Amino acid sequence: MRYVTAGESHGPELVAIVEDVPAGLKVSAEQIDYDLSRRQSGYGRGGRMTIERDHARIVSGVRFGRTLGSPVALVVENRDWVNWTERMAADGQPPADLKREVTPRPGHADLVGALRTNTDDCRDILERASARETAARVAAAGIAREFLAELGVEIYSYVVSVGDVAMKEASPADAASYNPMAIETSEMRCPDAAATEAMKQAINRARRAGESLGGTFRVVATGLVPGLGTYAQAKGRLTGQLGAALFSIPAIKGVEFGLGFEAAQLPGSQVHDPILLAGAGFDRASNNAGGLEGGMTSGLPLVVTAAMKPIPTLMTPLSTVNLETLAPEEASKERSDVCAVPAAAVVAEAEVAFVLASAYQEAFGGTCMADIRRNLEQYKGRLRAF
Ligand code: EPS
Repeated sequence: MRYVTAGESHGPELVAIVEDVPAGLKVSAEQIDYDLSRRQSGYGRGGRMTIERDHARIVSGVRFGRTLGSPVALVVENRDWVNWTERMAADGQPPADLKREVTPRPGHADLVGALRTNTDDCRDILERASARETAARVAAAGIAREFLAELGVEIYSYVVSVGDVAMKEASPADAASYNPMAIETSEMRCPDAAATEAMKQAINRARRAGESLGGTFRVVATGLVPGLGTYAQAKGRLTGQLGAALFSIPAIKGVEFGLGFEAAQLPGSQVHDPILLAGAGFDRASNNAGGLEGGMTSGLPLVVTAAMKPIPTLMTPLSTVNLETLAPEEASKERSDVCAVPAAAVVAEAEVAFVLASAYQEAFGGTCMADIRRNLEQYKGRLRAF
C-alpha cells in the first residue's frame, strides 16, 4: 500500500491517492476525520488551525463503505483558500500588488528550494514544503489503519517531551502500557497530567519570547505478528523502512527504536531481550529492542521514538539575506505554530501505518481481504504449532 499527495498549503485542496488497496476493506469516513482532527489539535498550534476543520472526501475506490481494489483518492479542502484565490491562482497573471517572499527563513525549505528551482519567490517553495501537506498523509493513512485494525493491529502515539520538559518513564517499554484515553484527552498527547501542564507552560513562555519549540514523541503498534519484514535484503528490513518513513515528516531529525541510542552505552546483557517459553509460544523478558529484531517484527509492541526540531518560523526572526537586494534582513514571519509536536506524532502514526500495512500485504497477499485474513490465520496457526 503506497500513497502520493498533491496540493499547496493555501491552494484549493490537498489530494491523496492510495494505491495497492485490497478489495473488501471496510472504510469509515468518520474515522478518517477523527484522525484529521487529532492532527489539528495540540496546545501550541497557530491561527491556521482555527480556520481549518479538515474533512476527507473519498472520491474513488470505495463503494458502499468498502474498498473496490482500485486506487482510493481523497480530497481535503483548504478553507483558507478563499483568502488566497488571487495570490495562489492556477491561471492568469500575478496581481500587481503581489508581495513576493524574498526573506527566506533559516531552517525552512525557502532558500534551498529557491536555489533548486530558480524562483525569485520563496512562496513557490513554502506552499508545498509546509507541513499542511501532512493532512493529506493522515487522510490517506486512514485506509492503512483500517486494514491493520482488521488484522488486529492498533497504532497510537504520545508526546514524551517538549523543549526541555519531559515526562518521566522508567523505560521506553512503558510505551505499550498507557491508557489511550489519557493520551487523547491531554492537550499535549501526553499520558502524564503534570508533564502536560509543564509542557503547556513551556509553550506559553516560548510564545511570549517569539520562539518555537520541538520535542520527542513515541509511536506504538500493538498486535503485530512476528516475522514481518526480512533480514534477507537491505531494503526489506522494516527498521530502515520505518526510519525512512518517519524521516519523511518535516522537522524530524532523529529516530530511535526501543532503547535507541541508550543501547550504545550499555553492555549486551542489559540490552537484549531474554527469550522465554510462554504457553504454546515464546515471550520476552523485556522489549528493549522496541519490537524489531533482524529487521523484522518480534511480535512484541513496536516502540519507535522520533525527535522534532523547533518550527523554523520565528516571531523574533533570525537574520537572513533579502534575495532581491542581497542586503541583510530579518527572516519572514509567516503565521505559524509555536509547537506542533502532538500533530507530528499523529502524522508519524500515519507513516508507521503505511509501512506496517505494506509488510502485512507482502507477507499475506494484497488482493482481497478474505484471502489476506485466511493467510494470516494460517500463519498464526503454524506459529502456535511451532
Ligand atoms: C500547517 C499549516 C500551516 C502552518 C504549519 C502547519 O498553515 P499556515 O502556513 O497557513 O500558517 O500552521 O506549517 C508550518 C509550521 C510550517 O513550517 O510549514 C498544518 O496544517 O499542519
